[in-house]
Amino acid sequence: MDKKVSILGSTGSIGTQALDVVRKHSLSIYALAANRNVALLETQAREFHPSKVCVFDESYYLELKNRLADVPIQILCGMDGLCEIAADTKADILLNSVVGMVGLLPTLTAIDAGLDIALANKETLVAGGSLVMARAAKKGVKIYPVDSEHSAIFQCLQGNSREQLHKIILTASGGPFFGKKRAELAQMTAADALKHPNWNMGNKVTIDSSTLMNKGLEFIEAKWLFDLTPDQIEVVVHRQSVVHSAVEYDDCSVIAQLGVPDMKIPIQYALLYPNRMACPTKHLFLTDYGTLTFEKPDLETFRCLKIAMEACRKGGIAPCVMNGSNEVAVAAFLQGKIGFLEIADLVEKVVETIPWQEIHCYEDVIQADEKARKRVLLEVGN
Ligand code: MN3
Repeated sequence: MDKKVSILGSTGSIGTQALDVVRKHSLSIYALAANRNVALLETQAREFHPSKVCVFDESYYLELKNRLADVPIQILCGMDGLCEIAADTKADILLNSVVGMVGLLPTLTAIDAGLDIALANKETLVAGGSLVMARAAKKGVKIYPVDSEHSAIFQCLQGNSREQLHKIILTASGGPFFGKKRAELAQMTAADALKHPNWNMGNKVTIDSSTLMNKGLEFIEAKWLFDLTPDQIEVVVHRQSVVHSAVEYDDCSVIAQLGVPDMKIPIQYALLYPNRMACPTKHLFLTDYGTLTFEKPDLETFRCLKIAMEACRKGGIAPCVMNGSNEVAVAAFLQGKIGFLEIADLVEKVVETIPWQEIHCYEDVIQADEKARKRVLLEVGN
């Protein structure tokens, strides 16, 4: 297949699995960017021969330049480097799989350049959803969801009328602390939370998965991607992670997308859409599972999900403030500075404290995000 892919976040969990897909289908790589893992970035550059590579953490720029001194590759760094790659339409598609708010500007840059995006960066839509979707529509840029749930919904929408969509069913694994109550959660450490059952992900995403904030972010992501009202999104806990999400139409037909829990399936669908070639993963045998279970999420114990749903209803800067405060609170939890339950406490407090306003431009998003982060740092005494 003759398709050129640029990847932001190529050394992370999504990025490395995307490269498996690229390898399998002989796609070509136009550019690669990583946060700071220059050793792996070098290996990837030598295998895939990109025209450009970028290390986000500028203190690794010289090391990367030295490592790749013998090959004709342009070496970039920092946000400028990410945006130079995002704006380069010699690629056919940009996979944005960086973690955090840092992904927003490259997404907007790619849209302005007219480059289609395979989007794995949730924060892009959570913090800046209104801006991103409006600009993408104006520019005619396609955004293909990479998140497994949103890919499932996108797949269930194919060949059906969007006007006849009744609601979506967003499935959630429940995370590693499923079934636990608040008293038990109070004692949980970062090490406990990092033992996630179904998916292999980075630390930030894994903690978000344990608090159900991940599902909260996905709730907001779904609202923007599919132009839904919050009432059209039902979150259902499904421990086996086989039904990746579903769509209900006005005729009460529910169409779901199923598969083994492997991110390569949604990554490949986003990169090769609308093709469905063989994927480097396992086939699904329902009899291997026997029973699939579904239940309501425990919103009293996992308050982050409830906070996110409320932020989605409030709109404006509320989801952005929630996201920024969550990023800082999760970092504090990973450093052992706060307890597990304090993540939700902090996020809720900061969303209530910072005055609500509409989002009119990128600066509104950045300012709301900065205020939220500062406020959390103040609360945790940093
Ligand atoms: Mn997901």
